[in-house]
Amino acid sequence: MSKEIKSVDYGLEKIFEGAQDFLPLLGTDYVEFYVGNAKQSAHFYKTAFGFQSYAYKGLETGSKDTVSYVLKQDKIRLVLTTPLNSSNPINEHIVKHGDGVKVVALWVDDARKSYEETTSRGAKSYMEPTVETDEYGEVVKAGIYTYGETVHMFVERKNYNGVFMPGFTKWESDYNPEPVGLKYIDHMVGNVGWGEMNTWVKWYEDVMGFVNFLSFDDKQIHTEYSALMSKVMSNGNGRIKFPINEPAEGKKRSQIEEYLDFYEGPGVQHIAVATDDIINTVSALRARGVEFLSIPPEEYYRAVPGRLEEFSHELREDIETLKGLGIMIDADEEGYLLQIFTKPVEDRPTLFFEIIQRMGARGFGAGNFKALFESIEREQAKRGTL
Ligand code: TYF
Ligand code: FE
Repeated sequence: MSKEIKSVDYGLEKIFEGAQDFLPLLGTDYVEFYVGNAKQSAHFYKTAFGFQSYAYKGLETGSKDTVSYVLKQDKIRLVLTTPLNSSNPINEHIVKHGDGVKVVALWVDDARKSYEETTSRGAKSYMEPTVETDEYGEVVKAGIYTYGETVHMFVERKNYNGVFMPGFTKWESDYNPEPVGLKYIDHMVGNVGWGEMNTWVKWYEDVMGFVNFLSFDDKQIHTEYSALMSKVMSNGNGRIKFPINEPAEGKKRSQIEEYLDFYEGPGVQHIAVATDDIINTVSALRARGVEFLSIPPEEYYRAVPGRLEEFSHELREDIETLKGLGIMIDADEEGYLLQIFTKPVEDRPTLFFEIIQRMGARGFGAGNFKALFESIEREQAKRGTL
């Protein structure tokens, strides 16, 4: 008999002991990328990842310095921003890091209080509370820096009923590829420098009231060649999860070190997006040209039934189908999870995506780390960066 599998749909109740209540977070509001050519990036995220046209600002709406496209798929909102002239400081971000994540915006009930509570605990200010208004109401935003040049923006939208935010207009497009079933952001991972992981763990504890609910050290996360360490930080209701990675010493170059070299500093390494039908989602993504890491070897799939058996879970999906698509399977006491990783989505080997379906498990796929990191190392070897 297989055990009952609980769905992982977090309410707003506090589920992590030790998390502090001074910064209630309702969810991820949006993720903003600074890119060299937002028009083409928007086309890529629509065509390849199934995002929908949602909102726009640019010359036509009176925005003279920057253009932003907002894309949506279920609860996920991506903002792609590009500068319109060389004097805009966004250029410096792009010159240094290439295309990448600038803002991880958090949906809050009170942006002013969120800013006060975090800056008074030591957060470095990025933007003081700012009210933006239009005929649909007001949005209050305030921002703080986290690792590297990355920012957490607090977004309060309880008095707003327009599209996205003041300054944006609804973006109606004649080109609307179907969604691929991406639902919400499950977690977003940050890579930080050598020896800095615990500094950022403490920052998320002290400044944001988060708890460290899972840790992986280099003894668990290593292959024959390389190693890393990772600690998962969560807010009290479990909706916001930020694993923090740092490189560790190995025989060859850690993938985290490769990221730090190419991003030229700490930043967002991967965005994990949830689906409730990973087979259909990954089939659609592959058909649309999304590139995934190489499929794990035969031995990997041979070991899967034993791992599920160990925790008495019955796999609902056909293992041959999962294998054909390169989807990995991990299990723990609470259930199992299915996951797969894309190759980096820009030319620098920096940001990539993870597609994840949780069937009760709240972990991060520790049982897959070895196979995953060996796939990443095969890519590093091709790049000459291992
Ligand atoms: O988020 C996680 O922890 C997993 C595994 O460089 C992972 O997705 C960890 C480190 C890494 C790539 C993936
Ligand atoms: Fe992940």
